[in-house]
This record gives sequence, structure tokens and C-alpha cells, in this order.
Amino acid sequence: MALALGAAASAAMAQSPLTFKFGYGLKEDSNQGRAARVFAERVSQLSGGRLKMEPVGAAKLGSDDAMQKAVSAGTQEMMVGSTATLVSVVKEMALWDAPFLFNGVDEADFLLDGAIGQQIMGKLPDKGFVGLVYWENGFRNLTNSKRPINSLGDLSGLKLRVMQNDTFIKAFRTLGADARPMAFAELDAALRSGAMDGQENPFNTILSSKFYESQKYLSITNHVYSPWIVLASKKWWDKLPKADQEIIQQAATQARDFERRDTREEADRALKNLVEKGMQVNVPTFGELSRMRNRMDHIYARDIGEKVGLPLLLQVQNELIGYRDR
Ligand code: TF8
Repeated sequence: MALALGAAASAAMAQSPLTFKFGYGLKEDSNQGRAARVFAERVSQLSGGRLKMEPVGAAKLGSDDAMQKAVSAGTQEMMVGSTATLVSVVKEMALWDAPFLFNGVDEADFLLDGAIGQQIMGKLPDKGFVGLVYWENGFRNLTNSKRPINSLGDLSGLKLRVMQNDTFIKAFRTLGADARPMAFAELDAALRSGAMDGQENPFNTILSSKFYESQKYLSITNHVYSPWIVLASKKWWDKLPKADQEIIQQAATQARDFERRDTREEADRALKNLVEKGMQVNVPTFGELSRMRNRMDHIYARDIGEKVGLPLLLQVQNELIGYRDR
């Protein structure tokens, strides 16, 4: 028996490595790119070189929504991208679009890595995906080329690119902006040409995507925490031996821990860098941020409540209260 296993193992080793692609949308020189490389290294180490993951960045395999289609169809093996573009496939993902839900990244980790994060990931296999882990995109802030956003009125009429996601469109229209959905892959050109006045993303992305070259104003709103999600094609995944699935899952978890640490370290530095690059930074007053928050009430009631379902939304509130009281 031992002999037979040994022979099988060496036969497997002699095989050429199993290669597969891992697509992502930001530049290679970004937090997404760094973590993708760590993920690939871990896959290689843990499999003794038998599994070879090729990270392909800068939306070279397509924008998040295009990659999603390819992954669910089985023509692309893996990707990392925004949960926001996945809402059209799994409506419960809208939970992660809830404005002002988390007070800090620790609360996000707690929900994403806990039962609720798992429950929402559990909806993916029916749609052709396997969800492995959530990475941090981060708290989102506003940039634009027109004026500092100090008050609600300042958003009025601003051509603001938002993700291809219903909640973001409705939320920013409720705040008075002319919110328009667009794939991230097209955003830089739209900001440079003036087709869009502004956008919203974490400091890390504003820096790595060089948005400071077209955007003068950065307004710190932290209006929502965005996760990224690491996805595998279910068609492809189901054909992998269990041991290989475990290796990829383990590598994904290790890369997640690296990614969150790296992203958080970079976020503080990124804000300083953006100031050095000449961006004018402001923070709306507490009163104005509260007005924005209050306007979001009906986004919770009508939009997120409908998509996520009130029982799950209540469970989220309960878990967060429990976490805050601990
Ligand atoms: C966005 C997101 C991006 C992601 C990325 C390309 O604004 O925040 O970070 O979609 O995967 O689109």
C-alpha cells in the first residue's frame, strides 16, 4: 500500500504543473497586485510546485464584471474583485454596500470572517462560483476635479463614477450627485477626459491608480467599507482533487492575512503621499456627515433591506452590537 501511494505521488510529481489564471483589476503595483503575488507564491510552496497560479493584473483579463462572467462560465479559473459587482448575481452581497455599517476594519473582519460572511458566500455555488476568502479593499473616500465636498450641497450635479451596483447608484443620487455606473477599467480615462468629475475609492487605490493626476480634491467621508472577494470557477474547482482545493484555500487565507496587513499599513502612508502629490484634502463636518448618513436611511429600508432581507440585516445589527459591547 505504502509502495503504491509512493508510486502515485511520484507519478503526480513527474506530471507537468497544473497552471491556472488568477485575474484582478488594479495595477500590478497595488495592494491587490502584491497580494496576488503572495497568493501565487503560497500556492506554489504548499503544493511543492505542482500547482502554478498565474496572477494577471490590470484588468488584462477584463473588468470585474467581465471576469465574473468568465469565471462562472468556467473559461477563467480564478479572480479577485469587488463584491459590489457580484450583487447582480447574489443579491445578499448588497450587505457589503451598506453605507456607514462598520466603525473600523476590526468590525469588518469580524463579520466577513464569521458566520454571516460565510452564509453570504454560501449563495455563490448555485451561481457557478466558489468563494474562498474576503480581502480588504477598504473604506471609500471621494475625489473629484471640481470642488471640496464639505456639505451635501457640494455633491449636487457632480458627475460621479460609481461601481456597477444598484445601491451605489441610488445612494449617490439620493445625495444629489449625478452618479453613473462604469467599470473600474474605464475609469482612469474617463477622469482624464473629464467625462467624469469624480469617483470614490480607498486611499490605496487613489494612489496606485494615480487618480491624483486628474483629481484635485479628496474628501474624507469613509462612507462605506468595501471588501474584495476571491472567487474560483465552480466548474473548474469541482474537478480538482480535494487535496488541491485545500492547498488553494489555505494559500488564499494566508494571502488574505498578508493583504489586510499590507493594505492597512499602506492606507496611512497613502494619505500622506496624496497630500505630497498635491491633492487638497478636507473632512466634512460632523454635522454634514450626519446629514449624509440620515439620507441613507431609506437606502437601508428600501434597497439593502429588500436585497439582503430583514432577518439577515437584523442579525448583522445584533452581531455588531454584541461585538461593540464585548
Ligand atoms: C471599484 C473597486 C475596485 C475593484 C477592483 C478593480 O471602484 O473599488 O477596487 O473593482 O477589483 O471598482
